[in-house]
Amino acid sequence: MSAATQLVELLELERHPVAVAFLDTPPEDLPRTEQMAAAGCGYWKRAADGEAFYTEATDHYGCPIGAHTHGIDLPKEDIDLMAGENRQAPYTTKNPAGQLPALELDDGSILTEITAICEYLDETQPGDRLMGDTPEARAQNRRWTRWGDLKIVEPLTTAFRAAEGLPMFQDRMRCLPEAADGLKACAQDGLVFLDEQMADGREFVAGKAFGLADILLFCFLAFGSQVGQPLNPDLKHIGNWYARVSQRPSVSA
Ligand SMILES: N[C@@H](CCC(=O)N[C@@H](CS)C(=O)NCC(=O)O)C(=O)O
Repeated sequence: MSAATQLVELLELERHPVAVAFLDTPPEDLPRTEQMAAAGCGYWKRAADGEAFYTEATDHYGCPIGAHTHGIDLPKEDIDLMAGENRQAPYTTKNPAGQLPALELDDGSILTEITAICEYLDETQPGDRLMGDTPEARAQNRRWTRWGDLKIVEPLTTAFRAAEGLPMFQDRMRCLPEAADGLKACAQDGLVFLDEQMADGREFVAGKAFGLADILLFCFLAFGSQVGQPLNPDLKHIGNWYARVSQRPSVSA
């Protein structure tokens, strides 16, 4: 009889006990977990289901709570955007475009641009796919993400740097105060365009599934509403979508 079965009988346990050891070197007689779990508690469940394996610290990077529990410092570096640290060396040696975010990979190479980073993480991390499971779904996602970026996010953020954000940005980069109103109007035109497309009853920007287009647009519309570019309440489809996305656990967390 195994020690686990003995414990179940002796203590009248309803669930299988799980044993954990913290070792300085990998155990020779156990395999390493094959894939990183999105949440560290997934490893406990697998152990309770009878699997025996070991994990390394990096297998917990996908789970902020797990990383915290295990005392792992997630390799994150804060850059002071308000002080313009992102537009000076040494950050510009990582991202010459001087914007956040940037993701440094294990081999030292750098990824920048929100959409490129998100696609990379989507392909390399466990969990639901944000880009879709087929080439067609991914192409649709890219199409709507690009429309959101070009028609709404870019004019909205460029208008911010040209107006409310001018005092902060004018010494860091070329700003276009003379174009501020026009850029804000372009972002509004983009939103009207999107609202018309969403009149077909779709739940999310690219269709039935929540994805990158929703994340990008939601974050920047939330930003816009804080800096003088609030969402026009007449845009009912976008308004309803915005309220739906606000309810998602990842947003309210
Ligand atoms: N096209 C860029 C835009 C990124 C962007 O707007 N980053 C903002 C923060 S969310 C930023 O770095 N602002 C400060 C600056 O431009 O100096 C991307 O997709 O990564």
